[in-house]
Amino acid sequence: MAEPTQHAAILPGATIGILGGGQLGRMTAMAARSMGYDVHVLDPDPNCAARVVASRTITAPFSDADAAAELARGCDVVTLEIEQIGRHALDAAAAHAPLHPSADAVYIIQDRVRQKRWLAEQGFPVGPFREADSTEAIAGAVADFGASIAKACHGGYDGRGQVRLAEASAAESAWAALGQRPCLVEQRVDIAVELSVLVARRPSGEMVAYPPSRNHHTNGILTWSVIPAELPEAVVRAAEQLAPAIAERLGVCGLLAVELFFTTDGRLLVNELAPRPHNTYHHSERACATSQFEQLVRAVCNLPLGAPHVIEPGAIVNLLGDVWLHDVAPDIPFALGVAGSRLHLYGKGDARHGRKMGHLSTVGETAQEAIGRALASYRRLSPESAVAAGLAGPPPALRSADGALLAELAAVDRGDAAPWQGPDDSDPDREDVG
Ligand code: AIR
Repeated sequence: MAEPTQHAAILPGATIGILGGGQLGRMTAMAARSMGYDVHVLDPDPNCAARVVASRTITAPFSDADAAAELARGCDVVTLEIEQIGRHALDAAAAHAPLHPSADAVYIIQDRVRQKRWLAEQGFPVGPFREADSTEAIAGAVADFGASIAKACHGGYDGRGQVRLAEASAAESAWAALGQRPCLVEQRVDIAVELSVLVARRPSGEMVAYPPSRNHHTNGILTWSVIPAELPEAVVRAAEQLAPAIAERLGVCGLLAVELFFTTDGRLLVNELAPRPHNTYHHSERACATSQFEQLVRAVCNLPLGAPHVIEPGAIVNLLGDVWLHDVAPDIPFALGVAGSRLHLYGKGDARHGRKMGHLSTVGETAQEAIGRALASYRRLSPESAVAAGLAGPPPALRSADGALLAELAAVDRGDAAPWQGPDDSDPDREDVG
């Protein structure tokens, strides 16, 4: 991949184009606006979340090269907030304005098999995987791997386009569930902790890595994240070396989120890459010296990168559409009574199961306090959702994951830690409320 060249800084007053206008584009646009930039977005949905922040919204599919060129013609630089942009559209945008990250880097990432192959070829640590394009190929992989997960190569995020398989006999229904699309079959590894590292890199080559975030998923969708991750120093150091090495090799300018597994046998494996802001760093808006959204603006405009360190431990809990679909409406005033809590809603009109509608964020004196408050605020907002997501109990203990604690962490991340059995008449959130 080409080495970055020196570019002039793109200064406030200029216009930033964003391919994609969902919540990530909206929060990036807000940061850009705060710094004095104008923002244009392109999204297939005329009511996309970023439309209220952008001065121009082009409504077109992500495969529309003419529309991408039209966006770029009106902008000084173009970035993206979703990787599923057609190759021709990426090239068309890049023909009219600098595109960060580059079409080549996004092309590698946007196909799950291509991405995994690239990582393996470059010598980065990944779990066992295989490409499959038939029932037989899936069955063969599962026969070799044991418990596996099949993910459609293209499209699909937030748990969509993924099927878990316990045995080869499930291959036929998995192939049907994936719409008979080519897929990546991965062996399910024994995960102690899921973590991510966000890297920012700008055209000058300057690069910074955020401290790792510790993440918890339910049904393939992020439920909560906390920073700092409270992991052993050796794991933190390894993750903070691995992620920038990948960003450098890919030549990414902008942001690269590296999702990692720390396995129960002590290995650090790369799960997935995302060349854009990432849900697992929404806490950076409050917890870090520079939010991921401001950092993206700085990176693509070739401004000096901001410091990524944690200034105050922080956590987030995602609010999916489910919160609005129960009989009892979410209790926003009660939730915001928890000390250090804030509500972030993305302005999506249509609450659907599994759709990310917003998040709650909290800060605290320690990561443990921050996640405790975030979960307390969530339970207050929607007790039914908290029960459904397995978040009704006490927060997980975020102690160092060395030695004996690995098993405990694994249980928490699988969601089968001992359920909380508190008395019905007490308020488990009392200590968190200030
Ligand atoms: N997104 C992109 N990749 C993964 C995720 N979650 C964000 C982007 C995108 C939005 O999700 O911000 O635009 C789409 O959300 P929805 O709810 O409209 O599908």
